[in-house]
Amino acid sequence: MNAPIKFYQTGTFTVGNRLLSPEQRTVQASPERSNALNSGHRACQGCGEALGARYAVDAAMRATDGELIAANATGCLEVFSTPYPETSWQLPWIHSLFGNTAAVGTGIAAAMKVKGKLGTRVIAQGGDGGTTDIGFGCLSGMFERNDDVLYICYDNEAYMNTGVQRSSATPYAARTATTMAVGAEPGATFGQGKNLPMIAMAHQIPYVATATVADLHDLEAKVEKAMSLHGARYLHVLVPCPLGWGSASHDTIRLARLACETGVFPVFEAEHGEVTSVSKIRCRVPVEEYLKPQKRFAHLFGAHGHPDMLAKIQADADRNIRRFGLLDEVAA
Ligand SMILES: Cc1ncc(C[n+]2csc(CCOP(=O)(O)OP(=O)(O)O)c2C)c(N)n1
Ligand code: SF4
Repeated sequence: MNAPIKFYQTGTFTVGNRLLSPEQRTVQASPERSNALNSGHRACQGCGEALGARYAVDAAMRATDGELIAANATGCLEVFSTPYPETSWQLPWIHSLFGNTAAVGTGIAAAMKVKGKLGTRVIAQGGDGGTTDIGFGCLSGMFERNDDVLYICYDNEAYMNTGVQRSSATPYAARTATTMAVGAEPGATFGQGKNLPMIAMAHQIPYVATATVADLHDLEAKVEKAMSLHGARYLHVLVPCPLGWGSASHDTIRLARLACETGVFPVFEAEHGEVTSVSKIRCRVPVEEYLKPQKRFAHLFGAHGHPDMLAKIQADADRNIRRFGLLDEVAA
């Protein structure tokens, strides 16, 4: 079947981007762009978290005319951007504790209200450990009170900053420092990980969305939409981590795209607990294509591999595809 050619990665200075009309380019291609996270930080080469955060916070800056304050949980994003006394951030930014960034965001929003600074908006952000584990109680409270904060989770699926320990967002079968690739069922076998976007939806908050660094226009649009709303909002961004995933630094975008195209990571929006849009899979691929370039899944392949575990991962991806209607009828 003939398919129209698409430029998947249009946010860079590549030829593909220059061939696009200006309105189709991302903010990074514009000389007038805002630049929330400056050069000189210490993220690893190919860090999906640095890329995702830069685009997300830049978009929030533009949406608020620069009237933005960020609270940041402990984790890679905080550590690589702010080794005291330096910082790469170009906005008012506060390092909270590891587990209380949602509460700190709430406090800042309350302070702005008391001071009558209604135009000043707040984001709180952290990694998956800070969000799904230690910060979960504060985040659920922020949702329940409908506090006027956009919370952004950069999900690299483990505690990367402290040496790749398992978090409750670590996927089934993944090897981490605390889920070793040994035994009859190697890697993380606690379950399938905690699905924070769906938990956020269960709080019926005004806006929940997922995104990846494979589609930066989509990420920017979701941040802009979130900033156009008030109350508690949650954005969950999949950000591949070359160090923790054992992947090539040039594969960050490709892996994020494969996470979507396999159904492993559904990309959608929801308002008040109901799904309002999904990003359809353009070219469905089996989960092996996503897993094989990552050393954290290497034990699933080869002569001593684990086809049964692969089958479970495929079944989970298929369930996502069904649950969110990720395939057009004709492509299914
Ligand atoms: C109360 C507390 N426990 C443990 C730590 C140590 N610590 C700092 S960052 C971190 C892991 C962060 O993981 P995650 O939130 O997933 O972010 P990432 O580094 O992967 O971006 C840990 C365990 C801490 N700072 N505070
Ligand atoms: S360890 Fe992972 S998340 Fe942390 S800076 Fe390196 S690539 Fe980014």
